[in-house]
Amino acid sequence: MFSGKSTMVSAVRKPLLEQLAKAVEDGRSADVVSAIEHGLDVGYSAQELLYEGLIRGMTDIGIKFKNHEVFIPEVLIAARTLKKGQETLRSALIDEGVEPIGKAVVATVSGDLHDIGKNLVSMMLEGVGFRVIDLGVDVTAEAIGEAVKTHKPDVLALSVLLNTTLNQLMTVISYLEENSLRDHVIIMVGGAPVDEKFAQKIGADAYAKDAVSAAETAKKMIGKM
Ligand code: B1M
Repeated sequence: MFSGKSTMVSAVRKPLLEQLAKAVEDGRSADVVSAIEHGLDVGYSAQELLYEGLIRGMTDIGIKFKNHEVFIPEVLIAARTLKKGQETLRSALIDEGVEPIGKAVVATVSGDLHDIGKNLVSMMLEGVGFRVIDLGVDVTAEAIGEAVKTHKPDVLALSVLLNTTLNQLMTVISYLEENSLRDHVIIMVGGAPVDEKFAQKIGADAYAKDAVSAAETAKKMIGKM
């Protein structure tokens, strides 16, 4: 689909980026890989392939998800496709010195094994340009504190699915406060039993209803939107 060497002609620039974005949205990994390879071949920068191709495709599917035009499986497939594209672009991105827009540590709190929503949040954060350190599920306040100390993330994204583990959000925030780790990180919380009011009550900086809003909110909170 994207094969064939050509000289860079401005008329083909936009269509290739559009095709790349659409291939992410549709979850067509092979087309994403060939569009990137062809794009690099004919002189696109890794940065424009990333932001105007891959991330745009992920943003577009995020908008459709919000409008209930697509559902979680489509978002997951697009996110996997985006990952494949990022892998293909990795060495070109390193060569160009393209920096992520920020760093995010993501975790499901202690006692909670649910990770489907949390994984979506991780993928969407990556999709808008964050470097994500995903600590997994059942993560203690101490382990989260250690990760905040080590990675110094801009955003800490905490997911919770059980009523019985809801209070772990408070435990984490208290732990970070007690260990002087709270001040320089934006804490975002979410998951089925959480709402805006609860997030405010426990002193979180932000609440997001779903993974798409989580990525948008994180971007906004670090001043990149
Ligand atoms: Co669990 N489970 N489960 N479960 N489970 C629920 C959550 C439950 C509502 C089912 C029910 O009773 N109707 C109920 C919780 C009740 C409550 O406390 N309110 C429940 C229970 C009780 C349990 C066990 C206790 C059951 C038992 O063993 N007796 C047990 C607990 C284990 C543990 O965690 N310690 C348990 C176990 C499991 C499985 C392991 C079998 C499995 C998890 C598999 C996995 O995650 N790898 C599981 C599942 C699959 C579910 C349901 C069916 C689906 C959850 C899911 O993945 N949804 C769930 C019922 C339901 O929701 N219909 C249920 C899809 C996912 C995309 O949505 O995670 O909500 P969700 O994420 C959303 C938003 O919440 C948001 O974005 C996502 C959408 O974009 N979001 C964030 C999530 N995190 C966010 C963070 C953010 C922002 C947004 O910012 C940081």
